[in-house]
Amino acid sequence: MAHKAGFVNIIGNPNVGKSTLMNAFVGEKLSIITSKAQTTRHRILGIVNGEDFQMVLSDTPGIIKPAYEMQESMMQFVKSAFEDADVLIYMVEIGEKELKDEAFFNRIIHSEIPVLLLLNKIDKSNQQQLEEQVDLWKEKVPNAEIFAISALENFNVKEVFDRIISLLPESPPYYPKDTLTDKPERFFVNETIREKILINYDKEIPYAVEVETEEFIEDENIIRIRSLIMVERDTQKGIIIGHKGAALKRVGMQAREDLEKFFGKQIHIELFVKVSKDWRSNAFQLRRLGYNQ
Ligand code: GDP
Ligand code: K
Ligand code: MG
Repeated sequence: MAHKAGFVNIIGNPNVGKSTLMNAFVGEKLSIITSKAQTTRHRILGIVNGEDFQMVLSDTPGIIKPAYEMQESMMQFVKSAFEDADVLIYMVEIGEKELKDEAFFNRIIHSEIPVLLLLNKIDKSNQQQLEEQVDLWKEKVPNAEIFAISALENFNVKEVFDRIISLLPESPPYYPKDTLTDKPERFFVNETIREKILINYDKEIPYAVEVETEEFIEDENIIRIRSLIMVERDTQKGIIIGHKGAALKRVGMQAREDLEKFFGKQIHIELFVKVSKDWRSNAFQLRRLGYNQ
């Protein structure tokens, strides 16, 4: 059989379950998953390799209206989802009716690329609600094939996976077949630390924070990591560090645990907190951190 390869872009509102699905496909914890919106700021590629296929998945940030410069740059990632895809996955969750961005929605319903509409979280619905929702989405997106799934409970995920494979064009692989992702290791370190910050602090804090890993030195048995947590104000710095450094220490310990699992090596991690005023609207900073690529 000829080799198939292609790009699959997962799009949809925040928190519908895009990252959960991608992780179920990839079988590795590549993108972070939390119950808070905007966890995924970057476009993340995950690559699933089979003997005769290569599926390159991207998980885009949720669709949001740009409110400040960083969000505008995030929307560029979403828009580019239309430009290089072989299959579009449009994910909605049970009970969802409106798409937040009308222009974006119009592009989906007029897409020449095959669209799979995944109605996710059906573990939270009953039969009647499910039937109503399927009818509703059939009408809204007539060009889509609809699958009712639970990404979390792995229900119908295999069916979607097989359908995607059947839609991929014949092509040699785009990346070496042992590649899991095209993002550097530092990216995962940053995202893991940011996930722990999301879990450990009240919600104003995580959105004022950016993480940059300055050092990632891999030896045979240990990886030494040094990361910078940037905040906007001194008060935030104090909160991140906590009484006698306890809060920051907890973030470091939790991040280390995940990173040891991910890299399969012992991890030594040092975290520093730095005040960098208005990092969110500073174009130079944004470029350096990779938002304006
Ligand atoms: P994203 O923002 O679209 O990437 O959404 P995430 O994958 O981060 O998921 C957001 C939240 O929804 C997390 O708490 C997930 O555990 C939860 N979730 C994802 N898929 C399902 C599902 O099939 N059923 C249920 N009940 N929860 C789900
Ligand atoms: K999320
Ligand atoms: Mg996500």
